[in-house]
Amino acid sequence: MSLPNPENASTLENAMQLLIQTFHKYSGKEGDKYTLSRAELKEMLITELGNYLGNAQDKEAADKVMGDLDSNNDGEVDFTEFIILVGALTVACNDFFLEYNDKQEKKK
Ligand SMILES: [Ca+2]
Ligand SMILES: [Ca+2]
Repeated sequence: MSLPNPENASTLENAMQLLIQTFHKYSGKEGDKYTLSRAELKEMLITELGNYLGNAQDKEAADKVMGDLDSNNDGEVDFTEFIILVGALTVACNDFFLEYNDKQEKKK
């Protein structure tokens, strides 16, 4: 497997690379370079997902997300755990999108 040249990468390939880059942008700040500590996770949630997780600012919300995501209970969020969050949020967004489309259709 080789990473495609960004200039001819497809939209989905670009999206995947952005997910990887975004994760590493936060995971490299402290401690283990390849996992998100609680502080790194919180910063990522606020900066990158503020619009979706409106209340991520409060500490309990970040703790709850950490608890939900950290499936191997090592106190850190690794890339696999991160991608599960993004996947679940994307599914939720798609549901919203479908519902919105349905409503638009009915208006016609
Ligand atoms: Ca880290
Ligand atoms: Ca973990």
